[in-house]
Amino acid sequence: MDIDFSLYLVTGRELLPPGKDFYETLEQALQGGVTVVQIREKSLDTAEFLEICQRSKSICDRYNVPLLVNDRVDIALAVGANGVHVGQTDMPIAIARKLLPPNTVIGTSCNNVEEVKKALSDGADYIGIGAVWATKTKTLDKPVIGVRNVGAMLEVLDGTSVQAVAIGGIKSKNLLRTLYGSVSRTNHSLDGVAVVSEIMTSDNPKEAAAYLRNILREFQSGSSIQLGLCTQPNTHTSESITREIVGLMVLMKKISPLIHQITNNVVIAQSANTTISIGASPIMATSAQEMSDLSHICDALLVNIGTLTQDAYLGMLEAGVCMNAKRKPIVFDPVGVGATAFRKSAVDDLLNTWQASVIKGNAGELAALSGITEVESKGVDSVGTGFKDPVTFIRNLAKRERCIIALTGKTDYVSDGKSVAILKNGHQYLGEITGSGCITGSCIAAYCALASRLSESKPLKEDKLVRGDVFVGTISGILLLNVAAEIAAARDDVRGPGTFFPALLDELANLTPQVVSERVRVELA
Ligand code: 3NM
Ligand code: MG
Repeated sequence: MDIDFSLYLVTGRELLPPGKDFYETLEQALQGGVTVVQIREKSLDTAEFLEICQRSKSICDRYNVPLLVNDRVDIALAVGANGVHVGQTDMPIAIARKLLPPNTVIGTSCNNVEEVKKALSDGADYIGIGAVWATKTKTLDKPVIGVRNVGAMLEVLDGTSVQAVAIGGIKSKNLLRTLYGSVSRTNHSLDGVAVVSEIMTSDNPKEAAAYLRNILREFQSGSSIQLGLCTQPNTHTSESITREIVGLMVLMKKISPLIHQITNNVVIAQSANTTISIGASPIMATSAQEMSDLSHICDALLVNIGTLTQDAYLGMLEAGVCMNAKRKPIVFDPVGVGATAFRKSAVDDLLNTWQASVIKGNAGELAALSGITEVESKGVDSVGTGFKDPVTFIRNLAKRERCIIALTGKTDYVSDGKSVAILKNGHQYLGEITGSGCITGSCIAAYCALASRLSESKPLKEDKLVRGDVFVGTISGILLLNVAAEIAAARDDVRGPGTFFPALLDELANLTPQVVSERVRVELA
């Protein structure tokens, strides 16, 4: 039988609020839009488990929703369940298959790629991928997978009809991030999510389920673009990009977006000044307690992990979740991620917790992020010439991280997973001052902020001129800084890196669309 796995309720009676009846919760969850139910009982006698399944089956039948039984093939048979879910240590799928009537759906749990391969060869109809997030509902004996590792498991299912749901710690507040991040490089996404506590602990299970269903619909409709990759077909050319940059420059003056920046203490003042010069407004705040308020008023967030502290890390976690909830862009700069184990694990946790819209880094940082050893780093700087094939590298990384990737260096590369823009403006002085990479992040965030403004429900009339997605926003931020650097470096009063930086701020503030369209050097690969 065909099951709609979109919203899969796995029951847990022990989680019910005091006084709340199990069958009432089940029925309300069905009214809220649960599409399939699994009865899961870990410590009941057979007679009681059987009775719960019988009564649950008749309720599910009234809503035309299939019922699956955890583990117990005999009980599934007895109540005429639509299927069973067998864990890695339960009855083997092949034997369950022999015992159950044809068309019975059989699912199993998988924690890694090897288990998915085994589930496929054993003939599972669907798999539960878990635990994707940490959970208190079940004692886990295997590692938490993390959203960014689900895609590799889904890819194993390419070309098969085996369905997949994610399970473990899935809540309304991380659901969109879970769905958006759990997509393979081949574009294989989840068929649904399985939820226990978010529904079972609710006083209003109907509302809890309906809320989750709405987020599932939002994802399916592909309307959450500035969360990361633009889902619309990509029709950029060098000329159209130059036109859009100029259009965005005009908008920047009108809108002056507010850019929240959590950055390192080497470059705070530099970044705030750069943000003002480019026409936006900075706010530099790091306390977790103020992140929710800031997400209401800010148009984009920059997270830069140079000089990372535990407090700033907590602020970053919270800020990103709040900005994802508001569907506003996040630019992430994993400064020196290869340098220490603390930074590496912080970056993993941050990227598993929220969806970045843009990740920018130098060759060493992006190499460390992707786990390859082709590029050498020293401290926070990369050394040597970088990647042999930067175009292919960043296209693949954009697909894997599901966001825009910007690789900065003498030549800058920006990819949305399809196109790669190659940007050739700039000046060597940028490499001779501290923080030029960090202020590039500020410029990218300012221009990506326009993308979120443009896709609000009441678009400005300029919306017709510029689509302003985060791909073009990223290119704009990088190019404008680099063009201003060229002009500043050529000034008579600039004699070295010391006089260069103030001149750079001047020229950023003085840039005109005319000069920019003459100087911009962008190619597409
Ligand atoms: N199976 P909640 S995690 C039943 O990893 C179950 O296979 C898991 O509960 C697995 O939605 C889990 O409350 C519990 O986090 C999920
Ligand atoms: Mg089991």
